[in-house]
Amino acid sequence: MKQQNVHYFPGHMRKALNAIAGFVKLVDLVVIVADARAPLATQNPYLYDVIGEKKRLLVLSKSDIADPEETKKWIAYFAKEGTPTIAGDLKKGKILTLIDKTAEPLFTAKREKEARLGMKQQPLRMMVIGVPNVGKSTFINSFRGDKKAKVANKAGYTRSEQWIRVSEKYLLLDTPGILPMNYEDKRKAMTLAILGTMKEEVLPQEEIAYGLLEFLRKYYDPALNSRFGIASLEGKENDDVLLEIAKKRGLLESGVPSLSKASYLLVKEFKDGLLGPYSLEKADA
Ligand SMILES: Nc1nc2c(ncn2[C@@H]2O[C@H](COP(=O)(O)OP(=O)(O)OP(=O)(O)O)[C@@H](O)[C@H]2O)c(=O)[nH]1
Ligand SMILES: [Mg+2]
Repeated sequence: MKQQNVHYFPGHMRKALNAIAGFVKLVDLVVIVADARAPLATQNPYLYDVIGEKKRLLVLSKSDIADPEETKKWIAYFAKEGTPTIAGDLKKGKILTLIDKTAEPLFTAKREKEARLGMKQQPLRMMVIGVPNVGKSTFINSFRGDKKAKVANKAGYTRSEQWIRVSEKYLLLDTPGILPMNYEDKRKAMTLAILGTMKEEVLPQEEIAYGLLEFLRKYYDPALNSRFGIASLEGKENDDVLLEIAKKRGLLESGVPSLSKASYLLVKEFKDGLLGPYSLEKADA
């Protein structure tokens, strides 16, 4: 990783966190979206300082292409740390039922307070936060469903903030809070590169493919069998595996099998879940 990134990061991060701190004040519930396949690397640890005591819900996205056993463990792990956690395919509506269930105690508390103060019942205000590419927009879209994006113009809200009246019950901040990725840790940076959430120029494609192959060797050795007919990686060099993929898929460069094209394809198929439902981060590790 380039040294300059390390110096550039803190100022950039502070700015994003400050902006999010402003939004957090406006809502009852902060929904953090992270990728179920790497729930630590795809979260920004500094976010929790900004959220403070505010109610939070962690949504692990892309559980349809994650290892189901690992996802179960991660849900337990985060719940134990005090963060209610659910997982799902954000492209499916079922996630909303889960949110509804999880938010129930929040509603009860809110309604009690409103009754106590003689206030009119208000919808629960929520916002969505996450690092790039985790599924924030997908979540917001599925949450608002086919309802017209109604903008609630309320005194006290910043002009630039748009609220979507999702239902009688929910008001959703239209713009997701985007947080910078955490590239400080080398292993996490590789994880993010494999998931395709890192700018391509930061790591060469071959290096990302090597990182993925090392991971597959360790945890999912037969992963390449069904798509590439490579039964096991044992005793094979990374380049041999990539060349085999290049030959099988006819990925050539100047007439010879191309390592970089094979690297690109392997990483792409992995991150699209085509090799199988695998998780890059293990809850037990
Ligand atoms: N398989 C699967 N794909 C998902 C899921 N959620 C999101 N995706 C895909 O992940 C990609 C990124 O989703 P977005 O909703 O654009 O993510 P985002 O967090 O808004 O990304 P930025 O706006 O770049 O920060 C898209 O190709 C989505 O279709 C999910 O639960 N399962
Ligand atoms: Mg988006």
